Amino acid sequence: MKKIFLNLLKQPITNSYLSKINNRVIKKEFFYNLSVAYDNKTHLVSLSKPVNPKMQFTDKYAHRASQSITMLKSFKKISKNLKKRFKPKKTLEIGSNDGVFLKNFKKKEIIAVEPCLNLAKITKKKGYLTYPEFWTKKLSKKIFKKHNGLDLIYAANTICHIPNLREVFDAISISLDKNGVFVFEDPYIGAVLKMNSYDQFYDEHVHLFSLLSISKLLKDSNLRIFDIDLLDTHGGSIRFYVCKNISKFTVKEKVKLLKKKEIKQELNKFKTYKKFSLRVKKSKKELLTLLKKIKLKGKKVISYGASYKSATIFNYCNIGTELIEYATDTTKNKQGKFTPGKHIPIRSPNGEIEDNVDYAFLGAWNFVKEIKKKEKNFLKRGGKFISHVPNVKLIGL
Ligand code: DWN
Repeated sequence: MKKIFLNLLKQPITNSYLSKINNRVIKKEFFYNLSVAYDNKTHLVSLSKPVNPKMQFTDKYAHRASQSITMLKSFKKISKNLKKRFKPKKTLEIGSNDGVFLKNFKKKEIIAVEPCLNLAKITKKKGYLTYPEFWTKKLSKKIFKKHNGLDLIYAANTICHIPNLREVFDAISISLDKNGVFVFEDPYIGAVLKMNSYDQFYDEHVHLFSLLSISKLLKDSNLRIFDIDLLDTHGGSIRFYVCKNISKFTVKEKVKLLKKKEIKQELNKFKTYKKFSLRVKKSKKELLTLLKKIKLKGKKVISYGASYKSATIFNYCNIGTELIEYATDTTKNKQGKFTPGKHIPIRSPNGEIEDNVDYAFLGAWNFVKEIKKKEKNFLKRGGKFISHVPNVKLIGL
C-alpha cells in the first residue's frame, strides 16, 4: 500500500523553461501537485501521481549531461571500468542525452536509446546508432531481433525517470544476453534522507531507489543484483550491477552489508520518511528566513545553476525575483529563458560570478567542489554561497 509522506505543493514541469513571460504563457503553464509516497510492499519511494512522460521528454529537452567536469570524469571512469570488467562486444545505453557516456565507446560497439528528439539528433549526427524512442518491451524486442543479445545495458539518471518499472526491467530481460550485465545508477534515497535534499523530488524523478526496493522489483523480472557502488555524484547516487544468470556471478559482500544498513536505518519504515518530511518543512522556513534577512540588508542574490532540482525549491518555498534576481547557467538553451513556475531570468555566467553579486544560492549544490574551484575570486572578495543541504547555511572561503 502506498502512503503519502511529503507534499511539495504545486509544481511546474521542470523542463519547461519559458521563452517569454507574458500573460498568455503564464496562463498556459502546467502545474500539478507534487506529493511523494512510500510503498510498504515494495519499499519504493515514488511520486504519488507522475505526469505524462510525453510532456517531459520532448524535442526541446534542456538538460545537457556534459555540462560539468565532474560528470565528464565520472562517465569516463565508469566506461573504462565496465569495459575492463565485462569486456562487452555490444553495449546499449538507455537515456543517452548528449552522448556524454557514448563518447567513450567506438561507434560500432554501442547503441543509444533517447526519447528526446533534439538529443537523439545530436548523437545520431555524431555517428552513433540512436533509437529516438522510449525504452519499452516493444523496442527491446526490435533491438534483440536486429542485434541479438546485448552484453551490457547501461543507464545513468534515467531509470528513476520511468513510471512503469516492471516494463523497464522486463524489457531489459528481453534484450540482455543470458550472461549479460545491466548497470544503472540513480540518486540514492539514503543520501536524500541524509542530505535533506528534498529537491531530488520533481516531475522527472518519479522514484528514488534503495537497495531494498530495487532488489524486490528486479526479482519479478528474473533479474538479480550482484554488486553495487555508492557514489558521490549528484549529491549521492547508487549504482546497481544486475544479471539474469546469478550462478555466473558472485554476489559481493557489500550488497549484503548495504541491505543490513538500510534495515538498520529503517528505510523500510514509513515513519522514517514522515520524519524526513518534518525536516523538509524546517529547511523551507530557514531558507526563507535567511534569504529575507539578506535581502533586507540590500544585498544582491543570484542562483548558481538553473537546475531542474532548484525548480522544486523555488516553487515549494515560493522564491521568485524578489529574493533571487537571476540565475546563471552554462547550458546554452536555458540562457535567455525563465525558470519554470517562478520565472527567474536565466543568464549566461559570462565567466565568473559578477562583481556586484554578494550571495549565490547553489542551484547546482551537487557540484559544489567544482564550483568553489571555479569561483575562487568570488569567495576571496567575501562572496558567499547559500546551500540548503544538509542544512541551510552560508559557504565562504
Ligand atoms: O536526472 C537528471 C539530472 C541528472 O540532470 C535530470 N532529470 C535533469 C537534470 O537535473 P538537474 O538540472 O537538477 O541536474 P544538474 O546536473 O545538477 O544541473 C546543474 C545545472 O547547473 C546545469 O544546468 C548546469 C549548471 N551548471 C552551471 O551553470 N555551472 C553546472 C555547473 C557545474 C557549473 O559550474
